[in-house]
Amino acid sequence: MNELSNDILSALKDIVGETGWQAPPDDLTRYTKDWRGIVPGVTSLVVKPANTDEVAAVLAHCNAHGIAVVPQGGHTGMCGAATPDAEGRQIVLSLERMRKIIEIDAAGSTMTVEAGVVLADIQQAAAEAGRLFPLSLGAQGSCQIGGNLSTNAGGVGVLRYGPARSLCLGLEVALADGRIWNGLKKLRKDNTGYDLKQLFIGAEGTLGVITRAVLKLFPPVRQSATAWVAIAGPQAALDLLNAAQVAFGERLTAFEIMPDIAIQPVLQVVPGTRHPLGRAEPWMALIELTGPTPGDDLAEALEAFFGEQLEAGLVSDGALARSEQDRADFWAIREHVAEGEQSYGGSTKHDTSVPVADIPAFIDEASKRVRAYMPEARITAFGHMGDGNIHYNVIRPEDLSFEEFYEHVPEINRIVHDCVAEFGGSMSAEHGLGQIKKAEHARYAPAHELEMQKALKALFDPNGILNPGKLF
Ligand code: FAD
Ligand code: 2HG
Ligand code: ZN
Repeated sequence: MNELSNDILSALKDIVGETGWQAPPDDLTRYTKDWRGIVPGVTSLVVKPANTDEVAAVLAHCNAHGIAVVPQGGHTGMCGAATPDAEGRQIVLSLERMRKIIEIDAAGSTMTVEAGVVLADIQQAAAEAGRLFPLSLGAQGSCQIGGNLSTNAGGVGVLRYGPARSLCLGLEVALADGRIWNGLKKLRKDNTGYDLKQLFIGAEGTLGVITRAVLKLFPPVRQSATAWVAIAGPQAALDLLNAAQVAFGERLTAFEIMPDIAIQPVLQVVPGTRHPLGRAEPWMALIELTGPTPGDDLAEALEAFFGEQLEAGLVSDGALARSEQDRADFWAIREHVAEGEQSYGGSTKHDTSVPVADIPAFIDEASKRVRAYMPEARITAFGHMGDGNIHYNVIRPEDLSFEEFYEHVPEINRIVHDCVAEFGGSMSAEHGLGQIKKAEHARYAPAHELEMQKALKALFDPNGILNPGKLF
């Protein structure tokens, strides 16, 4: 990639206008430091286009002059995918000014938005229109829909509604050379050749910049039942999941598991949180049923179900949410687990998925191997049990400094990812690869699969200006 000359910088500033850019000496930390703070970068320019035409013009100019562009949404990603590198020659293209909700089509159950709209604002707009947009994750107050689509985000509603990929009907994308692809359709069926939008979804900003999206809306939740239960461990969680699926079908919306080590720091660092069971339990599950019909008594059904599971020994204790406040309190704990983990001062994250039925064996095997390598390692295996997606994270032992622990991280990653591969799993279920996971991924991906992916990249971005250093 080329140097950012003063001419190029001023041309880019002109495209976005006086209020559309920031540069040093402004404090650019929020654009250059990733959420985890482990791959900080540098940039000489952040452009903030106000519309699709400006995005396209920035890309056309950068493409003509060989300048690298890092598309950025809320910058909450876990793999350093939206962070510029340390060289200072990559510009950041933030979508933060493109936050219009363009249309809510209640009759067709769709919403059309600009890429920079914050996820929580989309959820709220859907609710105000009497609909539901079901994508839900801890970062929803700051992540943007463009980032959610570009990472194919998962979160806590995938069991019922699928990941971001299943929630999108159409996209508008600014291509590397400045052309605009208009795929902004509301169609639920369209078999006219390759489904191009799906290529941009999950591409981590390497194939184009998403500028607008048509999202699917769903009937609102009129009733929910939420429970926080103590379980013996992952095998009990699997048995409970199966029993709940048989009992409740698609009304089972979320099934999350957490060990004690995941929630203790949350209770310490997040004001207002308290343990739903009043005392520590080694393993817990957070389970939610939802339904669009007010008449169903989901709470009663869930209570009866847990009565049976208590007798059967799958559950040893539990609390049912008795109010919206209880429900919000339970979810606040779950949603802050990542933040709590940060307070341990050093961990390595493995966003694993394996076939759902293999989760207990996978957690067992990976833990044996990690402990054989580092007996004092603190293992926190939590997350989206219903999707086979466990965040199998390894926290710094108390007697190692951050730096000492990080020397061991490559070996720990290798141990866990080898185990994932042996179970036929994926080393990135929902977070993507970014810069942090790309080398590990390359170890496991078949050569011809990487070749096909690189061929697509070369087709969409022949000069390699879009988010270089990510994915490959
Ligand atoms: P960014 O981090 O800004 O960018 C992510 C990637 O998308 C980068 O490659 C970037 O270049 C690209 N990108 C951004 N916008 C565009 C665009 N308009 N066009 C093209 N490329 C673009 N993730 C989950 O999947 N499930 C969870 O449960 C979850 N929980 C989280 C909880 C917390 C507390 C935090 C901090 C993060 C969590 N995440 C989770 C990770 C993160 O929130 C998601 O990956 C989210 O989708 C990223 O959105 P963003 O707007 O912050 O994107
Ligand atoms: C979650 O499920 C997020 O809370 C973050 O995906 C996972 O911190 C993590 O490893
Ligand atoms: Zn997750």
